[in-house]
Amino acid sequence: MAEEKVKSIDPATIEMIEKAAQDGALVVFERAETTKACPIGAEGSCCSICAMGPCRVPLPRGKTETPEQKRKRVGVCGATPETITARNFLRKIAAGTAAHSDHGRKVTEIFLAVAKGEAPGFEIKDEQKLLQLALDLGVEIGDRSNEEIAIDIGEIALKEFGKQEGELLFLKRAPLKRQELWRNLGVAPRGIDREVVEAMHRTNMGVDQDYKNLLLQGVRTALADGWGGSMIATELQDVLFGTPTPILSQINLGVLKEDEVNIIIHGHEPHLAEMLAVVTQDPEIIEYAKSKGAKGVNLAGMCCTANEILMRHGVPIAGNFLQQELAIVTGAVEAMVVDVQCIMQGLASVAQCYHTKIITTDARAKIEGTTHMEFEEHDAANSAKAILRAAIDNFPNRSKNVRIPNYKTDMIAGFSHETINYLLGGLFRASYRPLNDNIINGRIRGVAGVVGCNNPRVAHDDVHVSMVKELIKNDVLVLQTGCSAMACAKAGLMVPEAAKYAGEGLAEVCETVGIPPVLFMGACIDNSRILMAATAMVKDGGLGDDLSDLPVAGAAPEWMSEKAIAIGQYFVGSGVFTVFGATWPTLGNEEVTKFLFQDMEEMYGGKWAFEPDPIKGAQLMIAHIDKKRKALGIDKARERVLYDMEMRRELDKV
Ligand code: BF8
Repeated sequence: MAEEKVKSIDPATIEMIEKAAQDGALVVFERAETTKACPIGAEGSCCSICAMGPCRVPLPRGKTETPEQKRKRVGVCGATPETITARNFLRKIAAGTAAHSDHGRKVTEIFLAVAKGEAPGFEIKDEQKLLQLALDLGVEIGDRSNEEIAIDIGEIALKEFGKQEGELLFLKRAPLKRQELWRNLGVAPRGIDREVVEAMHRTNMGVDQDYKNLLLQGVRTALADGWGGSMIATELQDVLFGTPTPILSQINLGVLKEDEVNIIIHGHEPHLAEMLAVVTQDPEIIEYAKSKGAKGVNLAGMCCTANEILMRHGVPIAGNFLQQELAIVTGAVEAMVVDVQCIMQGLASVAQCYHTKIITTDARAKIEGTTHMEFEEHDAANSAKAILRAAIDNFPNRSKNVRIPNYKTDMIAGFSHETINYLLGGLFRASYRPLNDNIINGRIRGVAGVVGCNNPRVAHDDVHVSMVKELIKNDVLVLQTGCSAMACAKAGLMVPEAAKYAGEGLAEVCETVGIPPVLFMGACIDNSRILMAATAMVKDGGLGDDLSDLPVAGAAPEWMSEKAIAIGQYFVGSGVFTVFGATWPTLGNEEVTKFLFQDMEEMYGGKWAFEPDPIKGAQLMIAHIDKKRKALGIDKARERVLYDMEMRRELDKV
């Protein structure tokens, strides 16, 4: 009998998958078994961009192809497999960039409304970051008010989306050598929307039909995400809602409460979540909950919105991407309030088996068969209260079929790039110097960003946790965002005690500074924080003069979203070796894959790799880190000798 595939390493998830089956609720883990992935689409060999197709051009398996056969393996229009695969890849980048950037645009609009006094309830929380941004963007400070400065910043930021010429302003934050490289290769993005539109144009039927040229636009579009839309979102959110600092909280479905109204806020944009976190404390709301028989209101997050309110308010996280439906299966959730991105339509059908209300709140993202209550940021508090009341009204409808898995784990979140600066260098000499020194002396071998989604095609959380444990065991400090961060938090890797899983050198640094070996840096748009941290390492000196010189690597071992491809591409285009697991969307074409996995390194200093085995993936990253250490001449430092007193005395005699 075939061995049953492990669905998850998380016991709360397993418990709720079983309950879903008992309750007759169809969840993603089951759908992944009944709906098999299309093998031709999965490897990027299907073109569906015009009505002459869809055309399928897969590699002939197990047979050697003659040149004549290869000549015929094309779309109806004559598009080669290379063009088709590269087009599909570029479209994923464009979609991912569009998602992050439309989030950035929305945040910018709210930022401007707050500055103009048109969004009561919100305020500028981080003045220092506001002023830093003003300096970066050339906005006059003088004796102007924060609001006046913020209006200028908001207007400049908004223009970045529609700009037609020149370069995105935040590119100037990158090391000079990197900026030059982008200019020389013609991939410095002009405007965020322009690059997305051009990517869609060039992948349209009969336009760009040179795979290398298509992939060049892939880099330009992705850079418009990392150094554009995502970075704008992170920066303005920090000014509005506060730059995260370390905060203790808890994660997993066990954060739900039997005797309170449970509200899960799920999605990506933080403004509604911020306001919900505030008005949940309102005595009027608590009284209202009591009037319906509950002891209070319990707010918990899911996916990247969770990361945002966790880092700024300590609001606990109910789970990551694959747990969204399972939260409803507990039978204890009165409302799941969603905004945009990574929200499964399956929520609507799962909710039919329970009393949970799915409330959509954004005009851009409605779900058939659910309740829509649009969040009005110009009247944010009342809008948030109306949503809370709807959830509270649903509490009396809770049935007896409630089971909250008894699993939750402590975690510390909130390691922004600025916090790492302070923690390592101290408040009065904030710098990355101690990090660089510890990399140079070999205690820390290198730094890895492990990020991205869950994917039900692999064992949930297992690939993230195995990879990250292997990295820290080998003295690699790990920075995390998104659902990957949540996986490792659930596994107990985000508390200082996790230093016990780290190699001797990394453990020593973590114990001295009092940080975990795995740092939680936020939501997926906050991967821009990792770009900034890497840039700060270059600027602090001693580790080369470009991002591609650093002993660093990136990974998204359980990725599923197009957003992950955009992120990976901007890391590669910024000079970082990046490993993806689960599946890889160009495997149907050798030329395109070789270009991404090999040739890009010569151009950008960074390249892609695909490795579904997390240990092997970690080892690829470690080998890359060691290659960079060698090039920097710091490879010998790791073989340091620890001298005891007697040896020291001997040395003194020499
Ligand atoms: O932006 S990691 S599953 S929640 S896409 Fe989605 Fe992937 Fe999670 Fe956040 Ni990011």
